[in-house]
Amino acid sequence: MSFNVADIRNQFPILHQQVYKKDLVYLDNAATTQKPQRVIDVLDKYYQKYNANIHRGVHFLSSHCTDATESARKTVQEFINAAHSHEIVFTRGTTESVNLVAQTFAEKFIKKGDEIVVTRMEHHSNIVPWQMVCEKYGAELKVVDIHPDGQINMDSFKAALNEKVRLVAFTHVSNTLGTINNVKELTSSAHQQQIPVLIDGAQAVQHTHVDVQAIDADFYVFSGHKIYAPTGIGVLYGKEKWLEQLPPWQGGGEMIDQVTFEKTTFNELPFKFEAGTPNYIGAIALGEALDFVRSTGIDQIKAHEDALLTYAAEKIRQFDGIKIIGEAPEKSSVLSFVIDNIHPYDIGVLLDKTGIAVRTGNHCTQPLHDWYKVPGTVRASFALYNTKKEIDYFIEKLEQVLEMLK
Ligand code: C6P
Repeated sequence: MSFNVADIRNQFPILHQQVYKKDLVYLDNAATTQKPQRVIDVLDKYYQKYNANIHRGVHFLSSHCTDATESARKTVQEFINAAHSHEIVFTRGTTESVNLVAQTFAEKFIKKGDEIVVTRMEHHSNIVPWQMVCEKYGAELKVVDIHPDGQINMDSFKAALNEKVRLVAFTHVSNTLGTINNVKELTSSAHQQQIPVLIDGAQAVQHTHVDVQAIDADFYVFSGHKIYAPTGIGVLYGKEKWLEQLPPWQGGGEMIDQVTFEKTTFNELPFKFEAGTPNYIGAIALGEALDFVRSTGIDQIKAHEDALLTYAAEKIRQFDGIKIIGEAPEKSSVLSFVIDNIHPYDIGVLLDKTGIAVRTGNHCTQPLHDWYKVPGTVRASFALYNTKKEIDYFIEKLEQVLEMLK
């Protein structure tokens, strides 16, 4: 199927509007993506026609929603090539998935003197949950270094792995640098020492083909809202052998088998980790979003976004005093930069008035920004519906903004 960006844009109603009487140019896709009409239609259809709580009723509507939710689970399984659909746990998003693993894994496997390893480029959501459990159980958080171009320092990575390490957590794609990490190599290094890995796929699944079995990931997590699905739905993939060993996380309905006041037994996978009424309509809409990506073609999406990144990076390098943060050879469609003596926030605010949405600040990677010794960056991040024309407009307006701020 050929990739036609005009056709794709037509499927996203939010893109066809003006802000401050200027055409919207949405370049904040790493924060969240916009939703295609078919995903919006699914939400509408389920709330208009089918809504009923799942796994609880014998009636028509409940059965319909239950089937659709389990079908969405299968879609997720196929999308990331998991071996079993019960290895897919629905959560609220990446952050909740990491917290679920951190807390249950620590309860079972972490004791005083153990170590957990993360990298310097992690999002706060893949640092703080580990820091919290380290504090609780007396373990230590170790940090793997990076090179100035934004690649993981493999010597530092390998040096961090020792017999005290219980788990390594790293991102597949950095939300700030855009670096695409060689997750297969990182996983294989950890596995050589029998250390399991958690991979943060929040910025990866929407841009690149993910095969959790080929990577041999023990845990892989992502958020629906960054891949054209609604907010409030996300995924925890865990290998069956790990999910079986972990204790339940939250207690409540659905995650139980039998409850008495004396003792409760727990449900089978994946329901053991899905306490309470889940966001089942969100899950169904996530299935629709993944079908949208699949039918558009992840390879075509990647090629389009790579072309946008190369085009934008070339143009932006021509500005005096600009520094791109993150220049790894394998890079996803994120362009973060700083400009001498100008605060990123000022650039963001002035660009906004021209209809351009970018993100400014530390993008929830404060330790990474500290390491680069910058207070924040301006970040433009591209998705499948962005165009070269939008980048031309962005560059033109950036030039004017810099002129004003000089
Ligand atoms: N990054 C950004 O603008 P949640 O909020 O749970 O959906 O995702 C958290 C998260 C975890 N890991 C990575 C690599 C991420 O990029 C994010 C979210 C957004 O970069 C919001 S801070």
